[in-house]
Amino acid sequence: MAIQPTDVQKRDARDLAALGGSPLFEAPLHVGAPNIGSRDALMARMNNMLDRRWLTNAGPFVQEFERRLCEQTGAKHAIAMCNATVALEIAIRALDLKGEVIVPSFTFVATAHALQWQEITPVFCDVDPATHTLDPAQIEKLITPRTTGIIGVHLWGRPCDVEALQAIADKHGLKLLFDAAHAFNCTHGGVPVGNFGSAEVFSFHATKFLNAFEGGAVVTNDDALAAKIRLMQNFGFSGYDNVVYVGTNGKMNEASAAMGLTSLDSIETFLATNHLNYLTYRRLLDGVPGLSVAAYDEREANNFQYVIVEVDEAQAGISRDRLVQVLHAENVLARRYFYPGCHRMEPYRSYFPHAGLLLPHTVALAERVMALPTGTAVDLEQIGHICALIRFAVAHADAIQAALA
Ligand code: T4K
Repeated sequence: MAIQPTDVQKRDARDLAALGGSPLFEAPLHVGAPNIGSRDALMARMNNMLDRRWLTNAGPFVQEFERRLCEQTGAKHAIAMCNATVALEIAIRALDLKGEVIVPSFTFVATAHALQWQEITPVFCDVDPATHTLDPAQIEKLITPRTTGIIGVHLWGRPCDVEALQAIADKHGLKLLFDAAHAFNCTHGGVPVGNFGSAEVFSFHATKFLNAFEGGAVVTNDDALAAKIRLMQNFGFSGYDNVVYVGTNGKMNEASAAMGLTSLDSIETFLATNHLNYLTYRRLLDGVPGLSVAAYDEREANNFQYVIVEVDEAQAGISRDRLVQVLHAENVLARRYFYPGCHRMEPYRSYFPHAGLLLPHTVALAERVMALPTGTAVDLEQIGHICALIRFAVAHADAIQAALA
């Protein structure tokens, strides 16, 4: 479908809602509005669940969901959980991580919190400005005698430099875990995410490509690790009355699994929509001075769940924050993911007040990046309007800056 930048019905900067005009959209357009599959299939599964009165604790839907995750990723084991944060905490514990673990600061704060929650120190490493993922060249200088592991984050579904991270982990006897919250249905070197490091953790939160309302999973090819994680997410129970580990309650419930299965049935539709949205954004924002849409490697599978734009203030004449302000006033709720970086959030900001000195790319990206609305809740016409609005804002950058300064 040939979408052109549409008329935003704004003639000069004063027509922008941030400067007193009317908003372009009546209702907010969110980043992260859920992808929803067949309602009928979901309701049928819900009725099924109620009829059999099996609501949680390794029910049939959870078991089916885990089987389908294994099929989808080609990995041997998938342990479905209540969310990715708890799944990360359990994977970290099952891997015996202690002391210090190297992680990016440019990630959702759950990656760092999953460590700090168990009194393991997250040591923040800078990212490669081209890929937004851990820069392997920066890791070795952060390794100390207390370091036990590395957690890479496949940010925006773009896999880390897995081979380089594995080589460093092997050389120093460290465990390698991946936060794959964004990376369901993505590949690296043609291999599905879910097969790298000791284990990988997916999120099935409402805002994710594949959602289960709330949910997560640890996926691994390591039999012993899988068995340990399965025990740990169910209080350590190995059969009735027999507790063999300290455990917690990380279980996924049947309603979430029903939603997860229903979402899985529709991933081709979600993917086609996301891909077309992404390509449309790229095309319609092409050539806007100072703006670049983060690229995906088209040779690999991706889920295109995030449309990420970097704003170079010097070239665009408008800062990312000012542009986000203008967009919000128009009801386009662009997000500053992942501002300001974990190292500038508590408790890390207090623990490591000078961490930013070692994180120049993280600091720069946190000031430049914004995520735009996509997914099945946004249509191409709306994307046309959003792009036209962004073009208009950049073209009127001086007037906006003068009015809002
Ligand atoms: N690692 C990484 C790299 C992650 O990105 C995440 C989560 C995790 C680990 C942990 O996974 P989980 O434990 O959550 O499974 C949201 C999500 O809550 C979070 O899951 C996600 N990353 C993060 C990137 O985004 P917020 O603080 O931005 O949430 P919130 O409430 O502002 O929602 C985001 C947008 O989505 C809003 O504009 C509204 C819209 N929305 C949200 C929900 C829940 C809807 O339209 N409908 C909805 O039902 O964190």
